[in-house]
Amino acid sequence: MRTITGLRLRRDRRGVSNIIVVVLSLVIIIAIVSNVVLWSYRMNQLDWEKIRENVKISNVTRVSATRSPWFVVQSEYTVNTGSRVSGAYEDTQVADDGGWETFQEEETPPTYRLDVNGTFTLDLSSYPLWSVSTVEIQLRYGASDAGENWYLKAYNWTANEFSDSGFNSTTGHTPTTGWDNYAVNLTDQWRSYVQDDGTMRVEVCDEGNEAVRMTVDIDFLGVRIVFSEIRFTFRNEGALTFHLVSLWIINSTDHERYDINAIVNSGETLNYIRDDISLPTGQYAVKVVTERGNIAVYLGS
Ligand SMILES: [Ca+2]
Ligand SMILES: [Ca+2]
Repeated sequence: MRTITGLRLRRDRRGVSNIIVVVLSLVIIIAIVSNVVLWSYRMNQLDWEKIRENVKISNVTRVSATRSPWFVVQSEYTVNTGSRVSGAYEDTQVADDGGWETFQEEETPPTYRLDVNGTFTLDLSSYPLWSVSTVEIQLRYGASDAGENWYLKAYNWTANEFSDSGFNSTTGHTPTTGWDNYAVNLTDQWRSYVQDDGTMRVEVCDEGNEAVRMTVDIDFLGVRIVFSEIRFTFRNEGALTFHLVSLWIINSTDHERYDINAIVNSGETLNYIRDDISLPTGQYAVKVVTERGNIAVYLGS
């Protein structure tokens, strides 16, 4: 009797542990299956979103009308011919501020002459050389006589002389004897006039054909960079908002990647401007990638 009871108890215990094993196995299987189903649902959701995204680069252009602030002299002018009468270089740092520096012509065997030059430093850490389209020089001055023209020149570091060769204007400016503005730009020849560290030397000089001693007030003399920006036009032709995260500029020799952060809503066009991206000359491709992994490509030249 005792043996039979013992056998039944042992059989019951084995039955209970079998049930526990089965239940636990079921729990584990359900957990795995539900995770797989959820994961696959999420993947399908991402795929579905990725398929519905429609990214286009409709245009890429250089915008070249952007200008840096003025860079002005930080030390006294060198008077090559002539003399300083009054004022100081600080008076030429701001236009129309009631302060100017006055120079006077010096008598020479050909006539009365004046040429003064100052040193300017372009901030190339903010405006790297590759972004420079050209350089502008602006003078605000007053001359005591209108009998001869006044010229702006810059030091040409390869020719080792002050020159205006390649400037957009080389005919000088005829003074009115009031305050006059005279500006020149260095066209695509600017590179000969700018050292790798951004140093420029700018000269103001007379024409030299008048036998009258002139006095010249310089109210302002400054140099600034005209730099190029690149405008990318992105178009969203899909039903979902997309987020652009990377941009590549590719040509036969370079493959440059940039981080970007541009969000374009469904049906919208975005003009996205960057001044730290340069476009190579010749054929190139622009490629953008969305956060979901879609790609758009634009071919330009
Ligand atoms: Ca003169
Ligand atoms: Ca001034």
